[in-house]
Amino acid sequence: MANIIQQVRDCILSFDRDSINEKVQEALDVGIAPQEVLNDGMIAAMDEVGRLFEGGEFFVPEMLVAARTMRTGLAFLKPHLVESGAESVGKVVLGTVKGDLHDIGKNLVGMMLEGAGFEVTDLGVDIPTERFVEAVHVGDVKIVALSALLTTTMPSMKSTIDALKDAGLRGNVKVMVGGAPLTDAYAKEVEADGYAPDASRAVKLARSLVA
Ligand code: B1M
Repeated sequence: MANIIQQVRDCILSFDRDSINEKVQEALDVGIAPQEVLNDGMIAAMDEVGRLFEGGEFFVPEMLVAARTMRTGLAFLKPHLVESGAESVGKVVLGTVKGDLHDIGKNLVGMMLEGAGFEVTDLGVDIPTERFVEAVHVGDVKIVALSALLTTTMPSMKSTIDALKDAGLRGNVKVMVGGAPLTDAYAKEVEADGYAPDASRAVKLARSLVA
């Protein structure tokens, strides 16, 4: 079992987009839970990619192709990961904040929220504050969900929350934040309504915010 998880990890680390789906399927076939394939196989591989980048062994192109391989595997794993048939529980506007191009974690959060019955509008990456404000203006949005992966783009979360305040919309929506460099303390500092460290806890948080 550990061996097949290792093979999923190796596909990402060796940028093997042709084999990743097959390895994910093999892992599922031997009874490994989809969440385990995700956490111990795919996310663990991306953490290793980050370490190799920090150590000067990988550069941006390697991070990019590893990310593409992860996305291929994630799309394949999606139907196994998400719950289905849940009733609509509210609209969420999701995006990676301005200056930040990382989207794998955000996509995962969006996927899990949809699976839990939220109606998700994914604005994408590098989203300026005014796009979030516009999207909330469109109506009936319950949650604005902000993702950031860089310490340098975390302040864009505060700018987005301030822009919602300036537009008189802050009282109408809950704001949740997440991403690897974030902490609960930072979420409080920028006056978000909540922070989640991973996609499954993002679902729990979103549910509690609309309860
Ligand atoms: Co970048 N990058 N990157 N990168 N990259 C990191 C984030 C880094 C930690 C790598 C490292 O040095 N170890 C580092 C940031 C350092 C810092 O700020 N402290 C870094 C850097 C420096 C950079 C560049 C500046 C590199 C350069 O150009 N010199 C550059 C910046 C570009 C930009 O954004 N302006 C850059 C570029 C890139 C690529 C484009 C090549 C690529 C992204 C491709 C893509 O996303 N389409 C990339 C990648 C792949 C990474 C790493 C290796 C992997 C990220 C990832 O996808 N992880 C990353 C190292 C790492 O994180 N270990 C790194 C898997 C994903 C499932 O996890 O996104 O954390 P994550 O999401 C999690 C949680 O964080 C949480 O749930 C998810 C699932 O559990 N979560 C939320 C995320 N959003 C949430 C929102 C929520 C709730 C939970 O509520 C709303």
